[in-house]
Amino acid sequence: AQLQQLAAALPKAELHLHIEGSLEPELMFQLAERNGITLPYASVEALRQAYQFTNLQEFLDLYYQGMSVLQTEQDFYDLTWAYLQRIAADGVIHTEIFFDPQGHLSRNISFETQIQGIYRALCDGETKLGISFRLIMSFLRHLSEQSAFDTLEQAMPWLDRIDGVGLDSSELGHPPEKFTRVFARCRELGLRVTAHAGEEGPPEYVWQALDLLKVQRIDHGNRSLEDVTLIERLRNDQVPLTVCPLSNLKLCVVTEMSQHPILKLLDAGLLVTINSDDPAYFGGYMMDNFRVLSENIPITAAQIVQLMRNSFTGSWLSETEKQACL
Ligand code: ES4
Ligand code: ZN
Repeated sequence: AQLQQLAAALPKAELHLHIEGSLEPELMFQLAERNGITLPYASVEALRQAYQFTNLQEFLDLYYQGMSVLQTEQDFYDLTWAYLQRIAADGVIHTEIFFDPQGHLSRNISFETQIQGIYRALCDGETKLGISFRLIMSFLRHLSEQSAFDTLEQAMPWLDRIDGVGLDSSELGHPPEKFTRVFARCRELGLRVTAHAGEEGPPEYVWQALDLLKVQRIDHGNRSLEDVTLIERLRNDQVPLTVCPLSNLKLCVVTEMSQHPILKLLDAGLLVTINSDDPAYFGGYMMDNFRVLSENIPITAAQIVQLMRNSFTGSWLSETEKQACL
């Protein structure tokens, strides 16, 4: 309880959050009604009941189905604003959120509709809630390299609002090397780069993300622990790993929270952070992640403080902005 008070009181940054994964069932039903869409669930309760996954793909199937209620700019605004209000209560003062443009372009929702709604809410979050932000466009790795290039083309008019790119969706069978050329182009354009790797995929995918995509962060990265040479690399370069405990539990990346590798990663000297990933689907936001961790693993106050510091160190804030938070 003391550790939770400490965790709640410290300022925190969230670095791994899919905004479409913050769509709570209640809002999903409201937006469905507003847009004349019928969901294949009788109620909010029935939908929540369906959130039981044995792997990443089972989750992704519901995640893509869920986001289909997002149709108008106002829908994207309402989604993002609800997330920001929720994290304000958790003491999150900076957030770097992903959005998945291809998940909406494929439904004929324009890039403009998506980014205008999300960005307007982020700006309101900054002025009304004091939450600073970065916006990351994520490519869906189960789609082709060409589709990623097409998406980048659509993003060109909006690059002043986009800080970086990510890589998400079905990991196995879609190694980072598939996106080497599009990530090179993004880096040329001055975008920052990160990628999901080592969630379900092997350490080799983390190596590829580092050496081929030249990422500045690794999202998840849990399976890096299977490769001592990789751990050495991650420690030497202090590559941030954005770890998501409740996500790992819900997607069976770990069997029980008591088995979560967060302390191993910290003890190995890695720059790990705690994040909520898809809070509406995985059982909670930033503080829920800290609560469940501290209830199930012997984490210390010093380690909690370290994790909070890491969240700013690993962020894409400027050095000056970081100094103010550290
Ligand atoms: C995701 Cl947890 C996770 N992994 C990969 N892709 C994703 N998209 C949204 N959540
Ligand atoms: Zn993720």
